[in-house]
Amino acid sequence: MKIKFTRIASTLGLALALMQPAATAWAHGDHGHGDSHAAMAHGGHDAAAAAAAANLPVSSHVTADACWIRQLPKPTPSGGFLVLHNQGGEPAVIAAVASPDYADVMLHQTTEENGVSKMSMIHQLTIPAGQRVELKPGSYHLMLEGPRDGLTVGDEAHVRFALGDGTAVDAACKVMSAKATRKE
Ligand SMILES: [Cu+2]
Repeated sequence: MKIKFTRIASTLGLALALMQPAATAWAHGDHGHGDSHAAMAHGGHDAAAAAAAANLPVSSHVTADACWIRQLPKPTPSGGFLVLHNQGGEPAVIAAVASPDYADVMLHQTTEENGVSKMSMIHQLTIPAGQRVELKPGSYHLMLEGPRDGLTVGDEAHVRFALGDGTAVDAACKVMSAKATRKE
């Protein structure tokens, strides 16, 4: 399994996670021809972060559900949507996101200004204590680039979020067509 972990925030928890020994199965550095250049353009990739992703314990109070991905033909990035729930008593911070099924995953936000819609990269996303945050079209979303060969509509893709407290949240996402507007 190949995975690359995009570090989008430096938090103490993630920094500590990075100090864990590398797990070879998740180590990055070989993600197929063509990707590495594109990946560098985004910056912030870190082989140590990739290795750390495998070692993070699963969060006891943050969960993800209703995940789906609107799969667009390469090289157009695909949008990913889901709901994150924080049942804990403290805010939960999404510090990084990665997938074994995509070369690159980013957290984006779509905003509208004077009728013009634009996307920007989000460096961290906080889920308040006891609340949920929905990633949906026109709002927060995942931007997934470089799907693995053979990933097609109807498949399940996996996404892992790293939290600032050094734990992880996994989401199973249904891969849907370019025409999809919601999970079916
Ligand atoms: Cu986007």
